[in-house]
Amino acid sequence: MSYETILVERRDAVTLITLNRPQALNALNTQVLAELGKAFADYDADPAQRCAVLTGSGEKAFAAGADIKEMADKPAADFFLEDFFSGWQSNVVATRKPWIAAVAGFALGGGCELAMMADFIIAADTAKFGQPEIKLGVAPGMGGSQRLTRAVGKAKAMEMCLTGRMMDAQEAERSGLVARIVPAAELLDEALKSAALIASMPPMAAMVNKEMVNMAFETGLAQGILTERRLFQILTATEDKREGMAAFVEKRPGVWKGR
Ligand code: CO8
Repeated sequence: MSYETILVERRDAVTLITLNRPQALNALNTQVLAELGKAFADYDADPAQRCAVLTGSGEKAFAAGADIKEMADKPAADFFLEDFFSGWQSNVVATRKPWIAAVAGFALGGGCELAMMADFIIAADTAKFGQPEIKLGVAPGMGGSQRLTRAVGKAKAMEMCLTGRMMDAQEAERSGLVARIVPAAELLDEALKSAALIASMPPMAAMVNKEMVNMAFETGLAQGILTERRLFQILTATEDKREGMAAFVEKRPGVWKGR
């Protein structure tokens, strides 16, 4: 399938997806969502692809939010009847394999929310995160009030949502929103390097590790620990577990079957 609002490249076992509306600072409209949904579904379904990176085109923005021009004149009933924004859950968050957001420049509103849907964020030193929706008379609608609060805590999340203040890359790293900061010129290489490392791991174990960490946001401690133990026990039945442990004992790299 050819895309108009994103670019998709396969680099060995890593899928690189680039938001490609630089003239609108990569604002997220319905077409971007549909195309991202297809790209993430293809990535998930392709056994040769083992990690993905999502980034923005241009240096200025990862994404400056949901497309304000698309929403400006839309009747309220349509937002409700279309369950507007619900597609982000089914098209993007539902991805079972790991993916990284590589963020340079603005990640605002829906752009910040999209970055927070990733398994982790690597930020350029130019990154700026914010939930400025209040200035438009609305509020986050793609998970921002929940994911930002879980990532940085109530005080900072509340301040950012109520004032629209942006957080720079340093503060985002200090606050736990991003995994690490790299110089802007090295962002893509660093994100692709991390992705290649993840892609070299046993793929079922990568999916299970992702599911386990995400479980920490969905459930209480006792249930989370029980689920972790059960998922661990399931992994012990895989061929890759047998191979991984044999390779360790034989002091050689593992060769993964992905099952
Ligand atoms: N939507 C549409 N177009 C955008 C957006 C956007 N979110 N952001 C930027 N653009 C466009 C501009 O309109 C401009 O286009 P044009 O040249 O045709 O006028 C182009 O991108 C470049 O932008 P600027 O000229 O504004 O660039 P600046 O460098 O002056 O400013 C900023 C950069 C500060 C990032 C500025 O563009 C800005 O403030 N953007 C909007 C940020 C924002 O408010 N984001 C949140 C959007 S709302 C959202 O994400 C979730 C809403 C939930 C609603 C729930 C409803 C149910």
